[in-house]
Amino acid sequence: MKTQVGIVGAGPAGALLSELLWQAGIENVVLERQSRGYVLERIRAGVLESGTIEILRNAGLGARLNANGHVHETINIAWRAEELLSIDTADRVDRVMMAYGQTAIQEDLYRALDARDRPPRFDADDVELHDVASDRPWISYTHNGIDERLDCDFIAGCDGFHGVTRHAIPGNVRTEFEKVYPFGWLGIMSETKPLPILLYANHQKGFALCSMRSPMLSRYYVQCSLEDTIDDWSDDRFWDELLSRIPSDQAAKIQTGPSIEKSIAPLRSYVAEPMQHGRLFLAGDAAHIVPPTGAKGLNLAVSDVHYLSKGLIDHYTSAGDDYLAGYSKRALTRVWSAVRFSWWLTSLLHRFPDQTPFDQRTQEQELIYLSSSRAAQTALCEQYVGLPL
Ligand code: RFL
Ligand code: PHB
Repeated sequence: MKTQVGIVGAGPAGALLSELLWQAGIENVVLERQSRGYVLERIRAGVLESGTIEILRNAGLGARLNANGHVHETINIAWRAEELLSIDTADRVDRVMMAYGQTAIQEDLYRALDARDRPPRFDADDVELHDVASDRPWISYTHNGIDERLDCDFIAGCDGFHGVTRHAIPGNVRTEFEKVYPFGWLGIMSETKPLPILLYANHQKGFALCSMRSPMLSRYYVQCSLEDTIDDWSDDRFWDELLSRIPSDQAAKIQTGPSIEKSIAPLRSYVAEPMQHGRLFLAGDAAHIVPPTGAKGLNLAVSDVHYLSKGLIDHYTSAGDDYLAGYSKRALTRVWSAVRFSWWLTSLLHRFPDQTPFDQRTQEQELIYLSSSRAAQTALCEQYVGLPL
């Protein structure tokens, strides 16, 4: 097979890139290792920046988002057990976030690609990239046990953190930056009425977060040890911990019930530079990971794709290659802002196993400062709601 852009991975980055390129008349093929059902079942992100909402709406993907997304006008931080700081983002930066699940975005994208009769090629195994530094890069893979070859003008590596495309950038060209945090997040989904607000908690027993997916679907997280497994966490233990980590008036509003999903995610910051090499371009988690505290991962995948699609469209419309040549530099500027912000918010809200009394006091002082300074709150909102594209 021959195409203009070969895309590896049909997560939000790969599927959105495919749709944006088709809209510009650029042929592409998406190769996805997993089945369609597996990708659609994966429960991940839930909060969209204002810029992400705009990109999705401009791409004609706004109908369900507008109908079902829940607007969050505040960020709420509980600390010292009973204190709740509520920051009005609409007032501070005139923009808002929205609760709309990654699963729903993934469904919207697959529906759009199906309508074009261009769905991703699922169950593609053993993807390998070849000659990425040449003018004729190609991809080998197997499908239903048959070896296949895809010749491309360009390759987009959208295959997430555990993908293969990043490794096609030679070791002497690639630099990696990494920070692993000494705890994880235990997350549950439950078919109960969620709190209407997004609530982050810094508590002596550890971090907690109350979020939502829809009017009858709640998403909650508590900080847990990296040694824990989900078998250590019965639903009863989870609810006890969650309710004890947030202010009692909020805890009283939480409806508990059986979990329908439960998983543990380790927390990590990671960046691979550069995000392009020859005719290979990386986007999303394939190039960078942030801890979920700032709700930035999916939003970064979308902003990378926004930049990359524009570069590729410029190339094919003879507008020149300058924008494409500057992709890595442009994307990395935004990536590092999000990496720094996610690290900062993670440091502010979690209990670290080796936290000294000094660390404890400086963390608390930062929360006192944030509570009392409009400037500090505006800085938080500006980054949380998303820096401009
Ligand atoms: P994905 O979603 O991992 O998709 C990559 C796709 O590539 C496929 N793949 C391959 N395909 C072919 N050949 C190979 N060799 C392949 N290897 C892998 C995979 O099967 C997959 O389908 O990456 P993408 O598209 O870059 O999207 C990134 C986001 O998924 C991720 O950043 C977010 O989910 C992170 N995240 C959050 N981000 C937010 O913006 N807001 C949030 O509120 C938020 N909450 C979260 C999160 C991530 C979490 N976890 C589980 C890590 C909450 C959690 C708990
Ligand atoms: C979520 O709803 O899954 C979520 C919300 C906010 C975060 C991370 C995850 O910071």
